[in-house]
Amino acid sequence: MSRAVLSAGSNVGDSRGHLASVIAALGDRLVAASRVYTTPPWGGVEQDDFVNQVLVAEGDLTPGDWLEFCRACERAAERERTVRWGPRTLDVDVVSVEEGGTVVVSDDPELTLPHPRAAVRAFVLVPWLEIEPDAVLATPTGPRRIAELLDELDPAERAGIASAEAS
Ligand code: PH2
Ligand code: MG
Ligand code: MG
Repeated sequence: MSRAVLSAGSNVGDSRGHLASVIAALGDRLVAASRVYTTPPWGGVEQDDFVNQVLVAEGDLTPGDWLEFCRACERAAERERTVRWGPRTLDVDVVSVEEGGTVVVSDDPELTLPHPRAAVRAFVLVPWLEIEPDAVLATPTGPRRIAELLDELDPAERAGIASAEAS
């Protein structure tokens, strides 16, 4: 049994529907889902705003299985890989995996764990904090509470990140 934190994002097509498709695919493996957030594009590519959501899931899956699950969701949404950090129907990233209560650390370029940029992405940290306020992320300098990581980010990184539920 493992526990995975997944980050889903979309800014092309039926973006909310694409996020919902990940929850549907998880089925009873879903443990918690954040609200959906609208977020300005991160990474320097000019494009539409994203919707982002963080999911916690549990299942009898290896880290590689979680990656394959994410890729299957992206394929189902007809994701095209063109511009790095560019527009996409659906991106599902494995942020962190715990097996038997131990955080998996991997430098495999196919699946680096924890996700190497999670600590600097408010569009991951804000929704994750909502569903796991005490969450800890293993970073190269040691385990860090995500609440602290978020506090340390440039306020500009957090600007524009808002729950989309009310709109
Ligand atoms: N995903 C990216 C690049 N930039 N920006 C936001 N706001 N949300 C994303 O999910 C996102 C991004 C590539 O994975
Ligand atoms: Mg991504
Ligand atoms: Mg990805």
